[in-house]
Amino acid sequence: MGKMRTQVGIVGAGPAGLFLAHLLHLTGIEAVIVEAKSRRYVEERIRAGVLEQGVRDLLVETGIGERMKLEGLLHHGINLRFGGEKRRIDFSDLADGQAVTVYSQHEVVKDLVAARIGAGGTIIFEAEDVRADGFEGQHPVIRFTAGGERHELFCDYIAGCDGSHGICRSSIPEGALTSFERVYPFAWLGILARAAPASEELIYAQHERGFALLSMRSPTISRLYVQVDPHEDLANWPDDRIWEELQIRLGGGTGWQLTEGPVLQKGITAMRSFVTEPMQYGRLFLAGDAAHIVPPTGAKGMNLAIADVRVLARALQSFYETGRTDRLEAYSATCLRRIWKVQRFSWWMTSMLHHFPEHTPFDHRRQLAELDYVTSSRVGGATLAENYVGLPFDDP
Ligand code: RFL
Ligand code: PHB
Repeated sequence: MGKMRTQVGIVGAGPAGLFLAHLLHLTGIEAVIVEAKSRRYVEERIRAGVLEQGVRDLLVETGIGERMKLEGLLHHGINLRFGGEKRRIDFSDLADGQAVTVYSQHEVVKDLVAARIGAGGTIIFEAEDVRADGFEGQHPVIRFTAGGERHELFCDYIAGCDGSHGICRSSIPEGALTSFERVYPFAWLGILARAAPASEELIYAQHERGFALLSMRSPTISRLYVQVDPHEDLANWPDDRIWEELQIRLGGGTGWQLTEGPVLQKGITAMRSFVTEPMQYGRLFLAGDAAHIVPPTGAKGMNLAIADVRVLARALQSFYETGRTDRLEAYSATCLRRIWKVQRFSWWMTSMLHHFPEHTPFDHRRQLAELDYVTSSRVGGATLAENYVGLPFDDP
């Protein structure tokens, strides 16, 4: 049995765990990451693609934004398509010149893994049977098997950054947490295609056949989504059917056509909103998807994970520099103020743009009026733009 010790033990090498380790390293705090999957798996997992302005700035300020600055695509607006028209939300005008950056989550992960390894940090990949306990005492521990041997990692604090199906949240005694959840009656079928994006900026489409989204990863790779039934089987969606549906929902009747190309990857994602409170139990702190999930319509999941660990790193820094625990105690409340605003925005975008089975013609007209409002009123547009580029980090 190998016994190890570190200051902060981190479960999970997604954006939350990796960025936390990076921030801690910059302030001289030692951390070890324990990850269930292989390095290759986490570096190739296709997920989010849109970074808020503040997250972009944070990556640059902390020295890991070089490749993002070169390869990321700066977007100064998005398009909303509804009622046969396409209208633009202009961030330059409505959000004080801020922008979002289209740069894949797995590229952020690659940059963070390279930075960790370059700095001599420890990431234990392919850890099996990971357990965490002892949160109520002074020395919580992460136990796992690696290289055929059982190990114990003793820590001052543990960060549960192990995503929505991780073990950290479920290691907290029942009754200590309260969960809030909304499940949506639809899912997204997403494809990655070798095809030049047919629009320079994202298009979010509201259509009576259901929502569709045009996004991208590079000037030659498109990322596209269509709303489908939550129990839909991928086998019912051959590539031709996906393209046909995308053409109708994103451009139908306008003469404008999507550029089609080979489908490189496809998958179905269920949609839900979920928050657990508080995000702390003794010396365990939950961050990112381990604590909350948003439907992807607002492009917020990865951004929120980064915002959480920024607060956690500052609280841990305050503890190690001064011995004070007030920021650690305020961690959950500080994060939840942002999380609930982002939950509201993601729910609102989802509600405005999707077809719900229970919708009546009244609801449909109301959705169109809302889209007309946000694309014709400065105030309406500004509220969407301000949230989409990201609310300011307003913690002390
Ligand atoms: P992650 O990325 O899920 O990382 C958790 C890590 O923990 C590991 N793990 C364990 N390790 C050890 N022991 C265990 N028992 C473990 N169990 C799990 C996992 O292998 C993994 O490496 O969580 P994190 O770091 O909190 O990051 C959250 C984001 O990944 C997520 O919110 C976003 O991907 C959501 N999301 C989007 N977010 C955005 O900000 N902008 C977007 O445009 C956006 N689009 C999306 C999205 C998510 C999507 N899907 C597939 C869910 C689009 C889609 C389709
Ligand atoms: C993506 O590019 O994967 C993406 C973009 C915007 C969203 C969700 C996903 O709202």
